[in-house]
Amino acid sequence: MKMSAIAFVFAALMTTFSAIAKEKPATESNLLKNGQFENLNDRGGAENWTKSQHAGVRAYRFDVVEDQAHGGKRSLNLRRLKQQVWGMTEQQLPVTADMVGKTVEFEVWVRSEKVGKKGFVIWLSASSGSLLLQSVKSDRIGGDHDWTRYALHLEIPEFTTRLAVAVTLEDEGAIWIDDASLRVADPVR
Ligand SMILES: [Ca+2]
Repeated sequence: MKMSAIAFVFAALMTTFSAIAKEKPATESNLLKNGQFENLNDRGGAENWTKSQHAGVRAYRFDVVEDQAHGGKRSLNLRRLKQQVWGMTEQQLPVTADMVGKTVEFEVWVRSEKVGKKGFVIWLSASSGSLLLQSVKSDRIGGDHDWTRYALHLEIPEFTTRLAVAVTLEDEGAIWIDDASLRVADPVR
Protein backbone atom coordinates (compact mmCIF):
# COMPACT_ATOMS: atom_id res chain seq x y z
CA MET A 1 0.00 0.00 0.00
CA LYS A 2 2.73 2.39 1.08
CA MET A 3 4.93 1.48 -1.91
CA SER A 4 2.19 1.99 -4.43
CA ALA A 5 1.41 5.41 -2.92
CA ILE A 6 5.07 6.40 -3.32
CA ALA A 7 5.08 5.06 -6.85
CA PHE A 8 1.98 7.11 -7.59
CA VAL A 9 3.56 10.31 -6.26
CA PHE A 10 6.72 9.58 -8.20
CA ALA A 11 4.76 9.04 -11.41
CA ALA A 12 2.87 12.29 -10.81
CA LEU A 13 6.15 14.15 -10.29
CA MET A 14 7.60 12.71 -13.48
CA THR A 15 4.55 13.89 -15.41
CA THR A 16 5.03 17.39 -13.99
CA PHE A 17 8.71 17.44 -14.95
CA SER A 18 8.08 16.29 -18.49
CA ALA A 19 5.36 18.95 -18.88
CA ILE A 20 7.86 21.63 -17.81
CA ALA A 21 10.49 20.24 -20.16
CA LYS A 22 8.02 20.44 -23.04
CA GLU A 23 7.23 24.09 -22.34
CA LYS A 24 10.88 25.09 -22.39
CA PRO A 25 12.91 23.45 -25.15
CA ALA A 26 15.96 25.23 -23.64
CA THR A 27 19.03 25.73 -25.81
CA GLU A 28 17.66 24.37 -29.10
CA SER A 29 15.44 27.43 -29.38
CA ASN A 30 18.45 29.75 -29.51
CA LEU A 31 18.72 30.81 -33.15
CA LEU A 32 22.30 32.04 -32.66
CA LYS A 33 25.35 29.83 -33.01
CA ASN A 34 28.01 29.93 -30.32
CA GLY A 35 26.08 32.48 -28.25
CA GLN A 36 28.13 31.27 -25.27
CA PHE A 37 31.44 32.19 -26.96
CA GLU A 38 32.91 28.85 -25.94
CA ASN A 39 33.89 27.79 -29.50
CA LEU A 40 36.94 29.13 -31.28
CA ASN A 41 37.52 29.38 -35.03
CA ASP A 42 40.83 28.35 -36.62
CA ARG A 43 42.24 31.85 -36.05
CA GLY A 44 41.48 31.69 -32.32
CA GLY A 45 38.54 34.11 -32.60
CA ALA A 46 34.89 33.56 -31.67
CA GLU A 47 33.34 31.04 -34.04
CA ASN A 48 30.27 32.30 -35.94
CA TRP A 49 30.82 35.95 -34.95
CA THR A 50 32.28 38.53 -37.33
CA LYS A 51 34.37 41.47 -36.25
CA SER A 52 34.56 44.82 -38.02
CA GLN A 53 35.32 48.44 -37.38
CA HIS A 54 34.96 51.90 -38.92
CA ALA A 55 37.40 52.48 -41.82
CA GLY A 56 40.93 53.49 -40.79
CA VAL A 57 43.76 52.22 -38.63
CA ARG A 58 43.05 49.03 -36.74
CA ALA A 59 41.80 50.31 -33.40
CA TYR A 60 40.10 47.38 -31.67
CA ARG A 61 41.04 44.04 -30.23
CA PHE A 62 38.53 41.17 -30.27
CA ASP A 63 39.65 38.36 -27.97
CA VAL A 64 37.95 35.28 -26.61
CA VAL A 65 39.14 35.36 -23.00
CA GLU A 66 38.99 32.99 -20.06
CA ASP A 67 39.44 35.44 -17.19
CA GLN A 68 35.87 36.73 -17.53
CA ALA A 69 32.71 34.77 -18.31
CA HIS A 70 29.04 35.10 -17.48
CA GLY A 71 28.46 31.44 -18.30
CA GLY A 72 30.85 28.62 -19.11
CA LYS A 73 34.57 29.39 -19.33
CA ARG A 74 34.84 32.10 -21.96
CA SER A 75 33.51 35.44 -23.16
CA LEU A 76 34.32 37.82 -26.01
CA ASN A 77 36.35 40.85 -25.01
CA LEU A 78 36.14 43.91 -27.28
CA ARG A 79 38.66 46.60 -26.44
CA ARG A 80 39.39 49.95 -28.12
CA LEU A 81 43.12 50.65 -28.46
CA LYS A 82 43.08 53.92 -30.40
CA GLN A 83 40.52 56.63 -31.05
CA GLN A 84 37.95 55.33 -33.52
CA VAL A 85 34.21 55.65 -34.17
CA TRP A 86 33.06 52.07 -33.70
CA GLY A 87 34.10 48.45 -33.50
CA MET A 88 31.51 45.72 -33.89
CA THR A 89 30.91 42.04 -33.43
CA GLU A 90 27.95 40.65 -35.33
CA GLN A 91 26.12 37.48 -36.26
CA GLN A 92 23.71 37.25 -39.19
CA LEU A 93 21.19 34.52 -39.75
CA PRO A 94 18.79 33.64 -42.54
CA VAL A 95 15.06 34.03 -41.97
CA THR A 96 12.42 31.84 -43.56
CA ALA A 97 8.99 33.18 -44.59
CA ASP A 98 7.23 31.41 -41.69
CA MET A 99 9.13 33.65 -39.25
CA VAL A 100 7.53 36.83 -40.61
CA GLY A 101 5.23 38.51 -38.07
CA LYS A 102 6.83 36.75 -35.12
CA THR A 103 8.53 38.72 -32.38
CA VAL A 104 12.11 37.80 -31.59
CA GLU A 105 14.08 38.67 -28.48
CA PHE A 106 17.81 39.27 -28.55
CA GLU A 107 19.26 38.78 -25.09
CA VAL A 108 22.91 39.35 -24.25
CA TRP A 109 25.00 39.80 -21.13
CA VAL A 110 27.63 42.53 -21.14
CA ARG A 111 30.25 43.67 -18.66
CA SER A 112 32.01 47.00 -19.16
CA GLU A 113 35.14 48.73 -17.91
CA LYS A 114 36.01 52.43 -18.31
CA VAL A 115 33.73 52.89 -21.31
CA GLY A 116 33.34 56.51 -22.42
CA LYS A 117 30.04 58.41 -22.74
CA LYS A 118 29.27 57.28 -26.28
CA GLY A 119 29.25 53.84 -24.76
CA PHE A 120 28.42 50.49 -26.24
CA VAL A 121 25.22 49.83 -28.16
CA ILE A 122 23.26 46.61 -28.73
CA TRP A 123 21.53 46.10 -32.09
CA LEU A 124 18.89 43.85 -33.61
CA SER A 125 17.94 44.35 -37.25
CA ALA A 126 15.95 42.82 -40.09
CA SER A 127 16.99 43.07 -43.74
CA SER A 128 15.71 41.97 -47.11
CA GLY A 129 18.87 41.08 -49.01
CA SER A 130 21.07 44.13 -48.56
CA LEU A 131 18.13 46.46 -47.79
CA LEU A 132 17.70 47.31 -44.09
CA LEU A 133 13.99 47.02 -43.20
CA GLN A 134 13.99 47.67 -39.48
CA SER A 135 16.45 48.11 -36.66
CA VAL A 136 16.20 48.45 -32.89
CA LYS A 137 19.04 49.42 -30.58
CA SER A 138 19.75 50.00 -26.93
CA ASP A 139 20.70 53.31 -25.34
CA ARG A 140 24.37 54.21 -25.28
CA ILE A 141 25.74 52.53 -22.17
CA GLY A 142 28.96 53.93 -20.73
CA GLY A 143 30.90 53.49 -17.51
CA ASP A 144 31.75 50.42 -15.45
CA HIS A 145 29.15 47.71 -15.03
CA ASP A 146 29.35 44.15 -13.80
CA TRP A 147 27.57 41.51 -15.93
CA THR A 148 24.20 42.95 -16.93
CA ARG A 149 21.42 41.47 -19.07
CA TYR A 150 20.15 43.49 -22.01
CA ALA A 151 17.23 42.56 -24.25
CA LEU A 152 15.78 43.92 -27.48
CA HIS A 153 12.57 42.95 -29.28
CA LEU A 154 11.66 43.11 -32.94
CA GLU A 155 8.60 41.98 -34.88
CA ILE A 156 9.98 40.47 -38.07
CA PRO A 157 8.68 42.57 -41.00
CA GLU A 158 7.34 41.17 -44.24
CA PHE A 159 10.04 40.33 -46.83
CA THR A 160 12.74 39.82 -44.19
CA THR A 161 15.38 37.36 -45.38
CA ARG A 162 18.03 38.02 -42.75
CA LEU A 163 18.33 39.04 -39.11
CA ALA A 164 21.45 40.47 -37.55
CA VAL A 165 22.46 40.91 -33.92
CA ALA A 166 25.41 43.05 -32.99
CA VAL A 167 27.21 44.85 -30.21
CA THR A 168 29.23 47.97 -31.03
CA LEU A 169 31.77 49.77 -28.86
CA GLU A 170 31.67 53.46 -29.76
CA ASP A 171 34.05 55.02 -27.25
CA GLU A 172 37.15 54.18 -25.26
CA GLY A 173 37.21 51.25 -22.86
CA ALA A 174 36.47 47.53 -22.91
CA ILE A 175 33.42 45.30 -22.90
CA TRP A 176 32.91 41.57 -22.43
CA ILE A 177 30.03 39.81 -24.16
CA ASP A 178 28.51 36.44 -23.22
CA ASP A 179 25.36 34.29 -23.26
CA ALA A 180 23.81 35.83 -26.36
CA SER A 181 20.55 34.34 -27.56
CA LEU A 182 17.91 35.10 -30.14
CA ARG A 183 14.56 33.43 -29.53
CA VAL A 184 11.03 33.65 -30.81
CA ALA A 185 9.27 35.45 -27.97
CA ASP A 186 5.65 35.25 -26.93
CA PRO A 187 3.56 37.94 -28.63
CA VAL A 188 3.90 41.20 -26.70
CA ARG A 189 0.52 41.92 -25.10
CA1 LIG B 1 30.62 31.84 -22.06
